[in-house]
Amino acid sequence: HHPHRPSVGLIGAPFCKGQPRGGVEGGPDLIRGARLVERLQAGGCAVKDYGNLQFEEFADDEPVGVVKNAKAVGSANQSCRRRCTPKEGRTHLCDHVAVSVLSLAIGSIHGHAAAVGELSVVWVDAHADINTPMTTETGNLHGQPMSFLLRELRSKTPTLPNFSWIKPCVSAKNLVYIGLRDVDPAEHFILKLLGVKAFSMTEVDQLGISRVMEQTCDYLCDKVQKPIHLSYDVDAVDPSVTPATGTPVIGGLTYREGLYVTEYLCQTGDPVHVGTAVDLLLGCFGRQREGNHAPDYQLPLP
Ligand code: B3U
Ligand code: MN
Ligand code: MN
Repeated sequence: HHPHRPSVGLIGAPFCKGQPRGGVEGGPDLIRGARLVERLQAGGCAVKDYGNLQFEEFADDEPVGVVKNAKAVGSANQSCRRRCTPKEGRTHLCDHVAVSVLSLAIGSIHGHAAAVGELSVVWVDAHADINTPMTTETGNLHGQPMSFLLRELRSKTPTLPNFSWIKPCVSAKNLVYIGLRDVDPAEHFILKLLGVKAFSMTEVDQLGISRVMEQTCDYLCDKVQKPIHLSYDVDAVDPSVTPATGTPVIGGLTYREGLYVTEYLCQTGDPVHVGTAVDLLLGCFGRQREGNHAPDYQLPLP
């Protein structure tokens, strides 16, 4: 059936302290510079750009064990959650499909759940991002967001400074991974322990991306249909296509597979909530590779 053209809210999160490299914080404006708003509008979406979030700086952000920048990351995610959650007496973002560009996963998923209730999460990434502060080998919080969000890991995560507002709001059975190929031993243990559904690149090779998407939706829509939160790390796509990532891992999704994921989820008609880059965003909101035209388009007459 036809992909729907939802209304879209954009929230820029120019933030990079979840990992050691700079540069990531320029992403939201680069994405706007690629005329995302205009291109979504041309495709029939109503778009509201909420601008960029502003983040507090912390001079005293000392490592907690090996974990780096906890105060900055906790506070940035909290700002992101506030922006994604409805305010009293106001029509909120979720009349829109909210997009947090270069998302802060903890805050955007938390905010999405606060707005709509129980969620399914489709996590497209080379990495599982499910280390706890106790298992992380790098100390980078970008490798840990799922450990704070899963109810099943509540007792395994210590409270970091500026993380006390987080309430785990996702159940392991409502999470699906696609594109994994760089998973730490402790993360692998957690995935097996909790029985998390995962289509690593091996399953993408075996089944093909269309059956992966079919099985993802069958699995998530088991009983009741829940809103889907798509968390799309561009490093899921092969670095030959998306070299602009802090952590390239060879052997990823092709450009076509990467886009297919977004087109497929768009066609399910479920509200999707995503963080990712331009072409993938356009695919999320109805652009089809077969071509597109306005519903009232008329052929010009000679
Ligand atoms: N699992 C490693 C590596 C990593 C995770 N996410 C990214 N890299 N981008 C870690 O740091 O926890
Ligand atoms: Mn990744
Ligand atoms: Mn990631």
